[in-house]
Amino acid sequence: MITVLTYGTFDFLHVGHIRLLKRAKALGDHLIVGLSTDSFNLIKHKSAFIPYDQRKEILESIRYVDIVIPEESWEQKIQDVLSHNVDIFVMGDDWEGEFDFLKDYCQVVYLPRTQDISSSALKGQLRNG
Ligand code: C2G
Repeated sequence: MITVLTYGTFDFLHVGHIRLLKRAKALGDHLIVGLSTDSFNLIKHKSAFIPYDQRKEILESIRYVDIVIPEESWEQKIQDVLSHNVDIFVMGDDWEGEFDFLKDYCQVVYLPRTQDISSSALKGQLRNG
């Protein structure tokens, strides 16, 4: 059984997120998503419009997602990889290289981002009507 792990805020879920989750799941059998909590988003200087419990419920309803765990700090990844016996860590390539330290513990894969869509762009479009 190959376990895959990824992290994110997943606010205003869109096809960029879905395509990332779909490709991540395709790399193994079990996909764990570390979902940024509202307080961790503040640390990331990223405010999520949709609160954590609703983002979690949305992610758990996606066929590609098996488990959602809270992402509360930058430092938890190694422990998460070890405690969940993760084989492959996956992130979009906007993070290329940022998590290479995990290569000592699991395979690290950066997948191409889906172009021309982002939660912040969607929020801007909504704001500007
Ligand atoms: N993503 C993508 N294509 C987009 C937008 C996002 O492939 N058009 C990917 C990102 O690369 C990331 C995932 O979808 O792998 C989640 O994106 P965000 O919610 O923006 O995650 P982020 O804020 O980058 O949080 O510790 C890691 C951080 O929690 C990552």
